[in-house]
Amino acid sequence: MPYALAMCIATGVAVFDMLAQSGVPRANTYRGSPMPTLRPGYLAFVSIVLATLPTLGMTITLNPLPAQDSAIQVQLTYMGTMPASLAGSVRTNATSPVAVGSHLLLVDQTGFVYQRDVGGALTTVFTPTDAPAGLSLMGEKILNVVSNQAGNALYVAFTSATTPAGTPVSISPRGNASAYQVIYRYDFDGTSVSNPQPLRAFAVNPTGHTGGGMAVLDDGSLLFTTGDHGDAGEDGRSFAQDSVSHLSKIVQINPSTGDTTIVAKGVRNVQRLAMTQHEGKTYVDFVDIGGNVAEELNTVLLADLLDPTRVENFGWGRNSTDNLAREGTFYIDANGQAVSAAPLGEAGFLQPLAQWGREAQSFVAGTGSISCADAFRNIDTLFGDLPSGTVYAIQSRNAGLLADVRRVNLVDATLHATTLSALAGGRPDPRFFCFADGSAGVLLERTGDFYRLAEIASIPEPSSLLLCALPALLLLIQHSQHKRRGSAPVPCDADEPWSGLWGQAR
Ligand SMILES: [Ca+2]
Ligand SMILES: [Ca+2]
Repeated sequence: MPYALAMCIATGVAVFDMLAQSGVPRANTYRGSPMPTLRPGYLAFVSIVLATLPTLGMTITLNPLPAQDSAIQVQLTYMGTMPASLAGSVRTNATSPVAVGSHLLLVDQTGFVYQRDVGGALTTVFTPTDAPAGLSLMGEKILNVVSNQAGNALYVAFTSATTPAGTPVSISPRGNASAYQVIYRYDFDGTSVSNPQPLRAFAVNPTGHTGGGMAVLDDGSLLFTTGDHGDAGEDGRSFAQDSVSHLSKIVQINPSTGDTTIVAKGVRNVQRLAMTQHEGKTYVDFVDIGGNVAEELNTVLLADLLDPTRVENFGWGRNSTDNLAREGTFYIDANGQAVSAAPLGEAGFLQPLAQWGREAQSFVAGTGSISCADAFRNIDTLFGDLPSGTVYAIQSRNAGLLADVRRVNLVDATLHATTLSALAGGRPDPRFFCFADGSAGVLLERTGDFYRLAEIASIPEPSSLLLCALPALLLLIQHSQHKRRGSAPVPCDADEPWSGLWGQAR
């Protein structure tokens, strides 16, 4: 917003200058006393300082540029509430719902999956007692669920203390694993699952960053994101950048053999993958939750991800070549603190499509993203923040450029301004998703309430309009005073451009 305001002021300056140069008289006295006369040079100087502030902020503080206010307006319409599984003020430990066919699957990580049909009726698909033999569910019992394109198979990531016999297991080199993420494939008839097939198990530290993003490809293989198994105040260590371990990777799992292929490395804690379409191409989008510096919105062409000649590197963890770890477009030390800025477009790494920082918040954790087929007009991708419920958007995607992160204004069904924390009555933990009809949605963990999101007409920006008009208004007032009092104008002194600032009466 400061940049936009500065541009408005600069525009006003230009108009002011043009009028001054074309001979419009300007008064410099008021009631017979010297009056300060606003000079274009002074205003231009202020404009330049304002316009430069964001850049200065990034250089000096090693933080992402602040998110910007915007005129983007999204309306929430209440659609339903998932059953509660938790006692107390927080009703669920939900992750993002999943559209399957014309239905929606509501996923509670305490171990429940519900199917909601288009009429709103709920059917219980899975409870913890339905766990396959050989599993001892614990922690986030169901980490995530995803379906294939046909909607007749579900892939479920469980957290378990045990693995079923005969299942291939990826062992963690980090030494802190005490559980397994076990991936199953189920047949799904729309309301119930059957024929559980264990595909692969990954040793995991269930109290660290556990990732859990999933997407099914057309060939039935599964993309799965693993976390770094660490906690805050770290740099991801070397495991995130190695080409062997499953930590901090996107792996592709063969559904027949359970074999895994590392297709990307250097992700920190990606909880959701979104397959999106832009200009006829398929992308994999995801938010990577940051440590101390930058939340990331990332994207990669699916074709690039699956091209085996290059393993995409998203930067997290200590790279063996230069010993540097990357968060957003910054290098960080072993304690997770930013130490310097990386060059934009750094060779060998995929930098974020967009990034945002802490600003006034002490705790930030990105959530999303969604780019639903039939939801938005001026929004390219929507995402947000778990603890505060702030909703963000980018409006375009340009490879190699950091997109501006804009704050989205929310209104309720009666067009009154609202926030996700107000709707939830506390920390909302929004989980974004796309409905089966291509519209956008968000579910709040605290209440289990979920809403449809629809972009509506942008709100006017009166403050910007006022500031744009301010220089012209000043000019009119001065001109009016001059005409009323008959005082002679002081011409702008090109040789001494600052002399007119405190112009003298003649
Ligand atoms: Ca690749
Ligand atoms: Ca990154």
